Amino acid sequence: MARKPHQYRFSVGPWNFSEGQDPYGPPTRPAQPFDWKLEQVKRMGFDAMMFHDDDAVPDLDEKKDAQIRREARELKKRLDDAGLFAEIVAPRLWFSPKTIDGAYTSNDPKCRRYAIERSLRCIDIARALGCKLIVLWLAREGTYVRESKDASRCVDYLVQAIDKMLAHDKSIRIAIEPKPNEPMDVAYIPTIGHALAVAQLCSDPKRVGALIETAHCILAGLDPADEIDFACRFGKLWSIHLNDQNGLKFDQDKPFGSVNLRSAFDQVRALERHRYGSRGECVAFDVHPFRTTKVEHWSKHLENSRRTFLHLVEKARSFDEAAAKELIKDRNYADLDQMVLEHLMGV
Ligand code: XLS
Ligand code: MG
Repeated sequence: MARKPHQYRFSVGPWNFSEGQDPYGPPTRPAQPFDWKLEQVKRMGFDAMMFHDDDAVPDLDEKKDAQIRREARELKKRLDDAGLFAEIVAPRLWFSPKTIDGAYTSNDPKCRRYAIERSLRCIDIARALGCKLIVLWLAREGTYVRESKDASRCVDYLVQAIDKMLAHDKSIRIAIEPKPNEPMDVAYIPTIGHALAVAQLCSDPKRVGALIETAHCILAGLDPADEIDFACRFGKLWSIHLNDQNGLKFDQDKPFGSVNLRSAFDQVRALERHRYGSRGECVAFDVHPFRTTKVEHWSKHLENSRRTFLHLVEKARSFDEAAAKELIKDRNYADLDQMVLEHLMGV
């Protein structure tokens, strides 16, 4: 019997309304206050917002715990009023002078301690926002110089940090977002396999899972759809950042499907196969406007990514699975290949 198709919920981060600066030039759009971003998210009809800890409470290293909690509660109220919720909160562990040599894996014990304390405050913020999912993008956990760190000891540091977070709040779950490089030359958790292996070493492996970002898989030379299937097979895909990436270069965060529509279709098909979203997971688009984007087109990359996604959900649901099965039985992959292309072209 065919299963009832489920609805998707969509989420977006304030950083997805970026201003266009790159290492070679200044912003091309004027910075907007948080309320403007909230208004855009509401207007677009998204369901949730993602936060870094300091998106929620700016300059939190300078603030006392009580003030942090108060500001987070005020934000929760604004989200409630807008009919939105916080999908994830992620500690920003790559900005402070204390994370120059890494956060959890810094060679300096004082800096490692800072990273853990900051992560526990991030959990307190998440709690005030009514959010149970903490995302770890391990931006600076890796090396520029291979001999500068012991990669095996760094696994222990990561596990110790995650264990402290799990103990701090028994109700949170942690989703690790792998990325193979940038800002580091070589990162310690480059793929979903690495993330899930680390989860197994933690004190409560059931509460440690993953967030997949399309571009990060491509940068690791992997197929994002296979990564989705792999994580889902373990019941570990708890959030997703769909976007696109044109080959092995700087992290581009292009609109979903903008480079490789077929790969985007395969990603959606994998999500559909596992009924991703039916257990409350959100679809987020970790996309950025092109630098050339005018102010009046500032949200287009998000709306367009959602449009492409929803069209591809239709394409996945209308794909002739029975015909595909016959072709697979006959090992006629040539026609299977063409069938996918013509389905996407609508011919
Ligand atoms: C950067 C990451 C970041 C995370 C949240 O590449 O994708 O945006 O999603 O920390
Ligand atoms: Mg991301």
